[in-house]
Amino acid sequence: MQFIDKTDLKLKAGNGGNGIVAFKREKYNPLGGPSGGDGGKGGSVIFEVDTNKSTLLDLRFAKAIRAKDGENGKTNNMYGASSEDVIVKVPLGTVVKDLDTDEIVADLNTLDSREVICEGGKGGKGNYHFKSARNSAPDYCTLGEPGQERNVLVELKLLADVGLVGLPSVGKSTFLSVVSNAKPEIADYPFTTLKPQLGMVKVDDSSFVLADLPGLIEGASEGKGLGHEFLKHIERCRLIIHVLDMGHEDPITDYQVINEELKKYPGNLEDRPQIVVANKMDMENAEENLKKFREHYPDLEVFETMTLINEGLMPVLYRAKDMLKELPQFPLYDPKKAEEKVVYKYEKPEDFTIHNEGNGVWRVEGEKIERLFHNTDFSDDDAVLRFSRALSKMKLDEALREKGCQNGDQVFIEDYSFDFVD
Ligand SMILES: Nc1nc2c(ncn2[C@@H]2O[C@H](COP(=O)(O)OP(=O)(O)OP(=O)(O)O)[C@@H](O)[C@H]2O)c(=O)[nH]1
Ligand SMILES: [Mg+2]
Repeated sequence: MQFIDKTDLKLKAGNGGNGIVAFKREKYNPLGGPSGGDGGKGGSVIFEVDTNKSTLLDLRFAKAIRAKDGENGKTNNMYGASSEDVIVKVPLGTVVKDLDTDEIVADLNTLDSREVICEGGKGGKGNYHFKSARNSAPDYCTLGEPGQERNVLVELKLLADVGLVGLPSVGKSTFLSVVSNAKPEIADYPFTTLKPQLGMVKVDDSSFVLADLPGLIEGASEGKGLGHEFLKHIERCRLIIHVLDMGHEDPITDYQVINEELKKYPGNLEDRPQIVVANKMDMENAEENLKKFREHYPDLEVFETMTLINEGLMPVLYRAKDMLKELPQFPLYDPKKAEEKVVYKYEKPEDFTIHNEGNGVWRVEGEKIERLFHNTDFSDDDAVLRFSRALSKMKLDEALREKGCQNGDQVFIEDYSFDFVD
């Protein structure tokens, strides 16, 4: 099985339902008032952490996710129904990036992380909203707003406090399986673990996330074995538990091989604090190997374990807990960097474009402005007023001026034209 930790997706929130134009037509009230109801809100696309998930595999098959549109308004001032949000369950440590703006829209790094990635469009207003003293029978309404759309890159950066690192088959998965609820695959052949697996480890009243990683081998940092792809997952581990198989011929060399790989990988992994665990102390030559190891590294603290029978692990967990207290978190995106600080901000796409057609003639195009245009009854003064207010709210006059439009120039929106008055 392949480990998927990156996938791109098209997301689209639902459009808001349109408001409608309707009038009461009651038998005894022929001049009944406006009664067009509001459109409902479109569904949003929301990402939520689910600790049962450890990969983005589901999303790879999704490719596109969209929420439903809100319902249009109904007669008798009745609202159209809002649509349900689409909740996308993702593993802890998922980062969502907008591919068009390069902006990080969400960093789901806590167990209760939940982020709206695409906001559903607001519903339009029915004509009863526009009833006024001047116009008791408005025959216009507004359309629903479009739901937000994004092309995103969804990336999983494992978010473990502690990572289990070592050669294949030294007992890393066995370690995780006895100290957490995780159920990693364990077997006596190398590269049993193909994808990182996370477990929650409870020590007294605190807990930390422990990652079981695929085995590293010599040359991993140059892409050998499975190690290379996963070394990057260690990047955010604040602490490494370095597991050695004391039944091996030469644990000293094993220890050095792994440290050398950590060193070669960019990101100063060799400086990451380590707890050294001498596992498989039940093996024949283990005692003797440990003795040699200790002689070679007299200042190194070494914990003796037999992960298979859950022996000697508590002291390791306590030491990890104590060390974590002092170790800083590694934020994925440094909040101190101003350019990366703009998170969760949605830039509205341009409302319109302006074309200079020469001889003082300008043309304005844009979905929103054209919709507004179609929605306006130009024989109704109120509606025209609303239209021009909407245009100034969109800062059309400013934009025209900026482009060089001058007093008296003619501005077209579809086949409607007006004179530009600065
Ligand atoms: N004798 C002995 N065997 C152990 C001990 N701990 C684990 N094993 C065995 O070692 C083998 C490998 O264990 P795993 O936990 O799968 O090793 P791993 O480090 O996760 O291996 P990879 O996923 O391939 O990198 C299994 O057969 C385990 O039963 C131990 O304390 N003593
Ligand atoms: Mg394993």
